[in-house]
Amino acid sequence: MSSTSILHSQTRKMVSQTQEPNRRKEEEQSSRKWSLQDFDIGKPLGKGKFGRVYLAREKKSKYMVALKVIFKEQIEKYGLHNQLRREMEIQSSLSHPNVLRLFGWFHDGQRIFLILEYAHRGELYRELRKSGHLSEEQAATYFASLTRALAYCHNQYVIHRDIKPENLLLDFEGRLKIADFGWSVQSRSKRHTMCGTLDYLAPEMVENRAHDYAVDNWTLGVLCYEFLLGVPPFEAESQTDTFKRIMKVDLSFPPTSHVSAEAKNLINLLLVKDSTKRLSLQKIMKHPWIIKNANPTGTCMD
Ligand code: N15
Repeated sequence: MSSTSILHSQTRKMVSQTQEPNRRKEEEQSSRKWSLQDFDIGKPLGKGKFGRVYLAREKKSKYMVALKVIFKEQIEKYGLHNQLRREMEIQSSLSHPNVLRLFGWFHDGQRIFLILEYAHRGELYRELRKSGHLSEEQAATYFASLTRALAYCHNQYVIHRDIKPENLLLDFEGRLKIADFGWSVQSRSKRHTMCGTLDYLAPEMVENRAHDYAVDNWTLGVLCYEFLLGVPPFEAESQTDTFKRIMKVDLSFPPTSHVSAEAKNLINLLLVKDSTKRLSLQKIMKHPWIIKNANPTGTCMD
């Protein structure tokens, strides 16, 4: 396959589409496509196997974005052409305040550029490491945002977003954004070495059984625990031990931790082995812990 066939650049989203019939349609359209000339490039935000992410500013609007650069050679080497295309189509069709936007894309001879939403406050993971754990208000606010984002995704038939703390970003108001780094980019503060971690995976996933949207509900339980205690619930020395702990649902709250009874209750309703018995996203939003603690604006400051 040729590298130029990988994809056609998407036409600009921020410019209004003119309806007027145009004789020079071809030229008109090509003049609306994004190119590297449209951006000032700033500091690197992260790097991974297939490329890097840079802070960038669209020259005309001065709008800040995260520009992700992917090398076509790498995509072709690993046969990821179709997967990338699919993921780009999915991601650009999603529009929710808690899902990081993919505004558009373009390419040149060697590279594909993804124009992504810039999250000013960076990774939630960093905030979590900095303070050890989050307050019940912060945790409930992020958790409610995450639940709403997942409900939206499930409604669009998108399941299994790779939700881990390092895939969660914060905008300037502390609003949570799910950013699916997927297979292509690792964030800066890497959590575990390569291969990925089992920590966030539901029993049916680690066992390689059929799974559906309920895997995300399990992951919500894992994240809720980690937000409040600073470590994921099934953490262990080895992958094998984590695997065993997940399969047994070996869940405990250290006596030294100060977690409210309501939070524990919610976690217990999500970390359920039988995927059909996990609390639904709709019921999560009505849980007393959320009602009492989550900030309805979805923003977090401190
Ligand atoms: C396969 C493809 C179509 C999926 C498209 N989605 C992604 O590529 C997901 N992705 C998002 N990959 C990288 C990013 C990404 C977006 C990484 C970092 C940031 C980002 N937006 N904002 C940041 C960001 N802001 C920061 C602030 C301080 C420190 C680091 C920061 N990184």
